[in-house]
Amino acid sequence: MDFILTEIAFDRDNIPWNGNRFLIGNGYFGIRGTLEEYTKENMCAVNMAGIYDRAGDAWRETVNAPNPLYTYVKVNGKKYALPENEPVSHEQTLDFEKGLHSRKTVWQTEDGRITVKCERFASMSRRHLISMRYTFAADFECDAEIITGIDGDVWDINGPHFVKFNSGSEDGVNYVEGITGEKHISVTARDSVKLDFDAECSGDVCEKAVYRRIVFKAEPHKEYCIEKIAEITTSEDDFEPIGDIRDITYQELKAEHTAAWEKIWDISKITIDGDDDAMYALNYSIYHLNCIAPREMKGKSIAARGLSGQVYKGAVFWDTEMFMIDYYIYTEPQIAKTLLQYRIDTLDGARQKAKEYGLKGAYYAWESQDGGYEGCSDYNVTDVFTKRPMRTYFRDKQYHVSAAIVYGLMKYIKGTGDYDILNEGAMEMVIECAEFYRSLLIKKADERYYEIHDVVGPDEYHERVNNNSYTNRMAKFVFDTALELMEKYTSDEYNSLKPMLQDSAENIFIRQPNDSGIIEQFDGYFRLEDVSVDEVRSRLIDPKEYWGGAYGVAADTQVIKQADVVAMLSMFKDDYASEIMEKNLEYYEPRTEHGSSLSACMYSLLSCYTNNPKTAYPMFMKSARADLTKGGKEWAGLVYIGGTHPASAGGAWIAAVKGFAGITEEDGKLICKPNLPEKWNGMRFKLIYKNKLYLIEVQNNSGAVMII
Ligand code: IFM
Repeated sequence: MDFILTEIAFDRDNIPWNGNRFLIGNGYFGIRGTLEEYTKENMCAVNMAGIYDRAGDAWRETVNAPNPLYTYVKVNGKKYALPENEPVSHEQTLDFEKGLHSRKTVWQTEDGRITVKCERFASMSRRHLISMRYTFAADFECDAEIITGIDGDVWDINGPHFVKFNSGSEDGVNYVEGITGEKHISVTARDSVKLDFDAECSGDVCEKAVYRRIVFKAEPHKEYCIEKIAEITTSEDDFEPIGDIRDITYQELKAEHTAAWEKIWDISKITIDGDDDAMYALNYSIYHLNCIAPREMKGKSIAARGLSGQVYKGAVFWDTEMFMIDYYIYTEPQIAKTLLQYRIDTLDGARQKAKEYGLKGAYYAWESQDGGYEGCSDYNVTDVFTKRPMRTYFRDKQYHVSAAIVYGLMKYIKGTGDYDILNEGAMEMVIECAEFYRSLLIKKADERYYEIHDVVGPDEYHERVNNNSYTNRMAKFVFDTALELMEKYTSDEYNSLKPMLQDSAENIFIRQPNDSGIIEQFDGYFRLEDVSVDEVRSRLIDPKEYWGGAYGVAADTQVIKQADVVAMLSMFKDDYASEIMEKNLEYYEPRTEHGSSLSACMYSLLSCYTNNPKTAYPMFMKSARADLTKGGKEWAGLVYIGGTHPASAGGAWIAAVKGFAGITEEDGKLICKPNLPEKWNGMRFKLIYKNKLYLIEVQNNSGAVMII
């Protein structure tokens, strides 16, 4: 089947959404699926991975590079561009097998029709490069101009980030360098352009931009093509650009780029027999995971909105270790290691945060930026009514983030057998996380158990609760893991910590199912008003209103934002009987808003674990289609939260591979115990497990795992 996404006809309301779903990227940067003539007004961005800046007192966020794709046409002196000029026809396409973005737009002018076509890609073979082939044709003779340049006046949410620009032209290469205000990081875009026709070329150098003006007489029905090779570099780069942009052609670079994607797909692609929609959506999710993978980069991670822009401050959340890392562990383990290296490298930031709260060990940032320092503010939502920032407790109380990192590390070690990582800083990280959870434990005078109080669990709508079942269980996992690793892989250096870790692991309060088999999400949850999600929604006065926080519509009800107990059950499925998992799914699903894109995949996975692929399927599709479906949740109060949803993409992969295909590990071997949805006749995909490549073939609900 073709992995092509197309929108036919122009709809200006889709500009923000198209920016996300037509994204191209190569891990070093992401280029939003905007059109070449767009500027910051249309959320145009070349979003740089891991380059942060803070402008004044505003939120620190990732930086968008000067845009080297900026191009438009003029015919007989008049500019034709979207969204201003209504087209006769328009088509935007993403070939997500090859990582190629293209558009074709036809306008009616006073004298006849003109057509603009453009194909572009973020080079997967030379990660500093972007390439574009832009074609103009008219069905009448005209004076034509193509204006193409580098636009440094970029879209920012909390900018401006460039406080100084250097723009110019040297030996046929134009450039715009932006210097950030906080750390004086240089981000430079250069371009080189080749024409296949005679034209008069001139240039303009402005403060924040450089333009080339290509003027020619266009004959009817003849195509005029310009090819641009652009390069982005920063002063923070881990790796050098390959070659001189003047020496390579579009076709050469495209051939390299598509070959690189072919290699990626060889290991990434999942074939589903009998359900083209699911296969399309799942591989589209995998495409996005590949666009944002930090290949060649040292100790970099992935932001919650990938490389689709500055939403959530370009920060790294628990999303990476809980939802995305599985895909990389089994397809390109080196990337998974890079993600973990980021956490190892940022241990100091986590230590500092723990200290700030009077705690010990490593409390990883809820919104982690460079150095692991916390990007989350105390006021992370803006109230729609008063327009005032609302005090939220994501930053202070989402204790589960440190455990997610340990959980991600253990998934990595299990999947790769790479225990060496423990000697490369990971052991220290685990110990520090264990010390952090230990420092959270509280014991009431007459009780035996340790409790954790004043917590925000994965369901963010209920703040400052006690004994969130998910958080307590994850804390126990950290204690158990630290003990296990100490026992097996270290000498005596941590011996003094063993008694306290044992005590913590044995005595932390782990809530058991009640008489009806349900695990209460936190102390007192069952006493909250038991109403439906629709009823809670109907209480909103403003559609953008925040559901959580002190006065949110969900706060005093049992309606939750996202998988919480259900997430815990899918993490620790072997601890619970299938009947308990089913009962909890049945209880919590109608009470879950799925207001986070991290939610549906957990329900899907747990439904697979309880042999219920029919229930799992719609939740899987919701995850896999998160970026293909219009109208995802775009606001938290007045804060814009739109963008791509890589955790949802990763969650869809987990549901497909671990859920439907039932891939699991038993006695150090990969096992396949499938649970396919009715219409799936089979699945086929490759996985890397402990350095060996496997082919998995599932047919008629039985699976074969073969080394290849
Ligand atoms: O990490 C998530 C969180 O669980 C819910 N809100 C969005 C965050 C980033 O995806």
